[in-house]
This record gives sequence, structure tokens and C-alpha cells, in this order.
Amino acid sequence: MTEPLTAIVGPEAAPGPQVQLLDPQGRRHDHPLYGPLAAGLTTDQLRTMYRDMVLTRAFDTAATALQRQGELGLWPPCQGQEGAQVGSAHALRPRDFVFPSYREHGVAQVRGLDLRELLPVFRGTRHGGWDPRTHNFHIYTFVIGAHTLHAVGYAMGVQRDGDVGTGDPARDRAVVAYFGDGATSQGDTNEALVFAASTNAPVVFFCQNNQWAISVPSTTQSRVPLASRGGGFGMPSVRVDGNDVLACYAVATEALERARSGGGPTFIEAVTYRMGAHTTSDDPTRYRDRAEEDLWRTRDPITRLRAHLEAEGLADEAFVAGVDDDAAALVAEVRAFARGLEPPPHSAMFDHVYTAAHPLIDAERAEQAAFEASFAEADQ
Ligand SMILES: Cc1ncc(C[n+]2csc(CCOP(=O)(O)OP(=O)(O)O)c2C)c(N)n1
Repeated sequence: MTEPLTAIVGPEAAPGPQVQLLDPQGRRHDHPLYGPLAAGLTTDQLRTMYRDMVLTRAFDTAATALQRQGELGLWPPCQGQEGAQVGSAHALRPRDFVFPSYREHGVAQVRGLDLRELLPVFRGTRHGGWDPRTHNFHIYTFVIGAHTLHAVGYAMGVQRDGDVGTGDPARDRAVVAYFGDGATSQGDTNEALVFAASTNAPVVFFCQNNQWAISVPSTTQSRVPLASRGGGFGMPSVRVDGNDVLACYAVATEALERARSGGGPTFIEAVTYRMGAHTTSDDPTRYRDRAEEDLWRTRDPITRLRAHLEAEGLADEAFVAGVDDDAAALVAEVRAFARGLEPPPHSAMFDHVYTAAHPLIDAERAEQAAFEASFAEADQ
């Protein structure tokens, strides 16, 4: 078990001290605690992280375009946040359980969810999404912060099942909740932090501080770095460069291991930036300036890992081109899939209300069928 870590935070808001292993130019830096945790990453793992980020961005760009073309009702872009998502998700084990918000497309990619599965909800052809048990990746949550409570409840269940601190890596499990800076202002999230600390639940709170809660900057919501709030709840807290995929991997690895081994919850603030709109319904030019976006473009998580791989001789032109080909193929599949999605029959809304037959549901289904049939009669 690793020793609990005290907060690495300063009194001022962003930028403040952060764990960083890969700078914006792609140069590796050491860190006494986190450096060794990333040092063991193999060439294959590093290349997979790069591929996951490129595929996520290609998918995200395609989904944004599909919304603009009227094929989706709404889309929350994750461009800029790939490092935080892909890095932290690579630290997960299959039995760990993820509670995402609605922008975690990079985490979905790493968990093995077919990214196309994210689209029906945004096209309005499905209410929930996918079976969370297939990849231990819960459906997206649109009510800000609500899923932090679900995550803590699930983690308390894991604890009561005895799947914590056994020392058996095939048994011990952790839970992670992904949320944004705005969610830290919600009551639900604060209650979740209290419950997690009080019960020593095996949960990691992974806050992606992408600087904006729609149009409200995180500095307006908090007078202190968000990571320093974790200490007030009595849990170790870490502030990490969220555009550094390696640092996010290392910080999440330590926190998840603490959770699995019975050491309790951790709060992580990944300092990152949402490059696009909050969702396709919003216009960021109304509340933030171009210079800010340009500055963050120089900290891009993908270009810095690529620079590092190339400098170390771990990625040649053929590798980079191969990843780009995979991304183009994914985009073609995504577009065809989205266009082909058909609305389900109305009767489908009765299908998953109860696991077994229920007389009230049967009556409502019959009533709906009769109602729809009345249109056919009227047309004749
Ligand atoms: C309980 C609740 N209140 C308000 C909203 C409206 N809303 C949708 S997204 C959002 C901002 C969320 O910001 P943040 O938590 O930083 O996440 P981000 O979208 O930046 O990833 C708000 C207020 C909501 N969905 N749920």
C-alpha cells in the first residue's frame, strides 16, 4: 500500500503547483512519488494512450459535426480533455467501476465501449445508453454531481462485499467518479465527499477542472484551488496537469491503489481546458476570449505525447499514419451508424420498467397500441 499523500496545492487559484511528468514540449520530468509510477509504462502502453487520444478526438470532432448537420440533438465536446481522461482511465483495472458525467468519451474509449454506443442518447433514440456491466462503465449522468453519490454508494457496496484490502489483485476493486469543476459547487458532490470520507469508501473523485461551468469560470466558484477542498473533507488531494497524460496516469494509479487496498478516498483535480463549446447549444465567444483558447492550444495533450514518442524514437511515420487511418475508419463508421439510427417503436418505453410482467404496464401498453391504431382508422 502506498502512503497517503497530503495535498500538493497552493493558496492561490490556477495555475498553482501541479504534478507534471510531461511538459507542453513533450519533455519528461521526474517527480519523487509519481515519476516511478509512470516509469514502468511500456512502449506499447504509451502508443496505446496516444491512439486512444487520437481516436477520441476524431470521434468527438465527427460527433460535433453530426450535430451541426442535424443528425444529433446535442453534443458535449471533450476536445482538450483527452489527456486527463485517457491517462486516468489507463490506471483502471477491469473490475474497477466508473461513474462518468456526460463528456467522458475518452474514458469510454479506454474502457472498451464501442464509441458509437454513445450516440443514440444524443440522437434521442435511446433513453439510457448501454449496459453498464459490460465494461463497468455506468451510463452518462446529465444531472450535475448526482452520480458522485451513486459512486460512493456503489463503493460502500464494494466495501461490504469484502472486495477491498484483501491483497488479492483479482478481487480488490475501486470506484471512480468523473465530474467537472462546476459539480464541486453542487450539494450532491459535497454530500458524496462527506460520505466517502466518513465510511472510508474505496472511491476516487476525479475532477476535471476545464476552467468553465458553462459560462462561469472556476475561479468565481472557488477562492482556493479545487484540490485544496479535498483536505477539508479529510482526504488526500492532488492537483495534476490534466493535459499531461502520464501525470494523470500516475496520480490515478496511486489513488486507485489506495482505494483498492483499503486506504479510502482521494480527491484529484486535473487542471485542463475545454477547447470547444460546453455543448453544441452554447457559444463560448460570448463569455471567453480567443487569447485564452490560443494559450491552451499550446498545452495540447496529444501533440505533447506525440512529441515525446517521436523524440524517444518510439513512434515513426508509419505508426502515426496507421493511427490516423484507424481514426478515419472510425469516423466513417460513426457517421454511417448515426445516420442509420431509427427511433424505436413507442411500445419500447414499456419494455424495461419491470423485470417481469406487470398488469398495470400491460394495460398501459394496450392503451397506447389502441391509441396509435386509432390514427390508422382516422386515415382511412
Ligand atoms: C443539477 C443540475 N443543475 C444545473 C444543470 C445545468 N448544467 C448543465 S452542465 C452545467 C455546468 C457543469 O459544469 P462542470 O461541472 O464544470 O462540467 P463541464 O460541463 O464543464 O464538464 C450546468 C450548470 C444540470 N444539468 N444539473
